[in-house]
Amino acid sequence: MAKQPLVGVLMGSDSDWEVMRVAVETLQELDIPCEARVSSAHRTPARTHEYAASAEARGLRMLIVGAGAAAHLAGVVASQTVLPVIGVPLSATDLKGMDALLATVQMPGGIPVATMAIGTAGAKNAALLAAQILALGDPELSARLKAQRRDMAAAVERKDAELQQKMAG
Ligand code: RP5
Repeated sequence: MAKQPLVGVLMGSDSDWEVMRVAVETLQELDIPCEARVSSAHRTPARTHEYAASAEARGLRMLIVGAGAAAHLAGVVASQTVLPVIGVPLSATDLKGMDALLATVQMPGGIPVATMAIGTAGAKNAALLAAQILALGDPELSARLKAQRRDMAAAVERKDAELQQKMAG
């Protein structure tokens, strides 16, 4: 039986999946059960409200929300729940994500959205931030995050050693 999802990954369009799948993959690598859904703040407002308003009762602990253009999705979701909402601005127009960044980050006081970088790095960091928050109550997850950091540092040292060999050769 599939495990109860702890993180909901929501995106405004299926065209966002190519970037938002990085958030899902990062959660899966850390063994954090998640679900991924498409719902739009503007095209399906009632469905979006329903998803956000029911998230806590369905057992979700955190929401990661990606959208491009006039990206109101993360803010609308945050307005309907007290679960932490992490926003990922996406590049979907000629403004290359600056529109989504400003729409996502400039929330009025009272309804927070933790806003990540535009695009793939933002999707990855959204998953890692969600993991770090969940790890506050999960020592095994905390250990997995620490191991991942050690691996990342080792990879940088390996790349530096390879570069030194090329420079010497
Ligand atoms: C936003 O509009 C979506 O999040 C997407 O990034 C953008 C374009 O959507 P599509 O026209 O590709 O469906 O609401």
